[in-house]
Amino acid sequence: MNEREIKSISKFLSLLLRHQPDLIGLKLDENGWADVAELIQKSKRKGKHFSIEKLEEVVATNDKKRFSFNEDQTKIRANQGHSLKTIDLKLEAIQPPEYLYHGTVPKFMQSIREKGLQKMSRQHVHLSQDIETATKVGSRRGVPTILTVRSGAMHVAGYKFYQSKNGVWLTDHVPAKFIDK
Ligand code: HQG
Repeated sequence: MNEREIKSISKFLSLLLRHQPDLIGLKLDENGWADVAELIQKSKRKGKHFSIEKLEEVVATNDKKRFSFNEDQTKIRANQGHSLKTIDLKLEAIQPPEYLYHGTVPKFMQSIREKGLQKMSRQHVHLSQDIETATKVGSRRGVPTILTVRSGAMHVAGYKFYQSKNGVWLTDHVPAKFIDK
């Protein structure tokens, strides 16, 4: 498959598995899993044709490891990034590193200084392990501003942190007092 085709399928999967399974009448279970055969069949009805082999290639080559299969490859889900409120990925709270990073853009800064980092439309605030990754995340919206989150101090204060299967750090809210610019 060429890169364009892979990206197009990946974007379609993100839309279905994180945000709008209803678009094709797909069912996700409470942990976010969709049946692979059902996904392929219902996508086809909407004019999106891909085989199980193509799906495997998309999952394996995805730049951010956005999707996972279950053990016998009958189910697939997105590793993070959901806006669907009903999906519970059953992530376990773990100890974060001393600092995590968040890439944003200047126009959001006044609001972030007042309210801290909020999850906005997603289930969690997304944080990066390193500045390079945060820079990529921020660059999606313009010239990035990189914030340092004192995650170690937040952990001590009782805030919970989770790490998705593809390495993204997640938390519910970062109060402004734990953010260093
Ligand atoms: C901002 C992509 C105003 C926040 C990326 C961000 C990531 C506030 C935007 C993943 C705010 C939300 C997540 C506040 C936060 N006032 N703005 N109080 N608090 N914001 O897309 O972190 O390709 O939901 O700074 O690579 O940008 O989808 O979050 O700019 O890993 O796999 O509100 O999405 O991954 O935007 O990105 P998002 P994000 P995928």
